[in-house]
Amino acid sequence: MQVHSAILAPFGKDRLTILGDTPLVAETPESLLDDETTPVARFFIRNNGLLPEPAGDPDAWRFTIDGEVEQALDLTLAELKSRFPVKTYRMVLECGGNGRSFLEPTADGNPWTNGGAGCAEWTGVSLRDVLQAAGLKRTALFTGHFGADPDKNGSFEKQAMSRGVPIAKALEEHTMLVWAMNGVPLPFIHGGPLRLIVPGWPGSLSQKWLKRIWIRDREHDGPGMTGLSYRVPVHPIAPGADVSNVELRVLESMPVRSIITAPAHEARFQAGTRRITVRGAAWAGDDAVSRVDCTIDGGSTWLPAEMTPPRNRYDWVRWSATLALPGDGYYEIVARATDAQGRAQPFRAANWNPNGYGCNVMHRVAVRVGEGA
Ligand SMILES: Nc1nc2c(c(=O)[nH]1)N[C@H]1C(S)=C(S)[C@@H](COP(=O)(O)O)O[C@H]1N2
Ligand SMILES: [Mo]
Repeated sequence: MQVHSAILAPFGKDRLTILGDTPLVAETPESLLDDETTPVARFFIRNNGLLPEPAGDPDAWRFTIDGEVEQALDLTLAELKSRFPVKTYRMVLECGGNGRSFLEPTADGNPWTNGGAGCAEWTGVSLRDVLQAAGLKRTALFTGHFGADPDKNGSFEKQAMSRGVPIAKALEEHTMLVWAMNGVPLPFIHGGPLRLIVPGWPGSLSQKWLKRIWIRDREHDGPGMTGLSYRVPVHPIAPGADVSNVELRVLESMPVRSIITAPAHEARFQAGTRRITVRGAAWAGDDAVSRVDCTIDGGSTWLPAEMTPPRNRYDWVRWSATLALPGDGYYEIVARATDAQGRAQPFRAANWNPNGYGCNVMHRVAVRVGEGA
């Protein structure tokens, strides 16, 4: 606890759980994701390299768009703010490995539970507007994202991470260049002064400390784009199977997920408690959440939750349900979200893959009512 607070206190995030200190990676326990909008103090951190030098004057931060464009752009943050329509959307940012720790056998990578996600208000401009100002050539097929951070050895020769998206995703209105989070200047640890937000897809696409977007005539090939990175089997494989001869695809939209944010795991209630209100959040990558259901009896019976409509596309849904308990005892509350295409969360970790992406098994919280339980 002391070590944790020493590392995280400078960022005001001392209640997060550290998964790694160099690079710094920290997740948010589900019960701390109980706010409608995730406060900066509770927002997860994922770095693949070391931190860059903080910017002096944020408005003087420069970044470029080049490659397959009619006219390369070299803009300051001040120019970006004044030249394009400014918008704010509340959107989920989720690490591609969120839920990884539930896979068996263990997959390589940070052992996220469900806390590699948060939902913040992002203010900035649509990347689309800036790309239109640069003018896309017919050969513009893919983006490549570059940040100012060195890799985990401190070297600037390669990027810590440099991923990209097909141009159609880059042209969605909600794919944004952002400089503010929850109404304050984008904090340094979240990529300030300037980052990308590519909602619905793995968080690794949302480049922090953004310096350059290279428009390419082919799929980008930076660190995080090759080999097993962000790739999953096209057809399901046995857990732990060798993938060297298996056809893989790049993980794009994240799968549907719900989390129970109250009560907390292992909460205790007074004897005689017969109603418990459960609260949570749900989201579904590119898709919408169609319903959330809860059970306290291992799935024998399900109770539909009430959902608050999302503010905009890619916002999460906040939901609640009041569960009736038949008596004192031990209960496991399980929540299950379903997306608009009818795909629900699996009851156990499915779609095993070597790097453990997209594990969206249902979230389970144990509670005890009364002394004997
Ligand atoms: N420049 C840069 N951008 C980056 C990363 C990084 O290591 N360097 N990590 C990515 C990953 S894997 C995730 S999940 C998100 C996490 O964003 P956060 O730290 O603001 O929560 O940032 C992405 N953007
Ligand atoms: Mo990530």
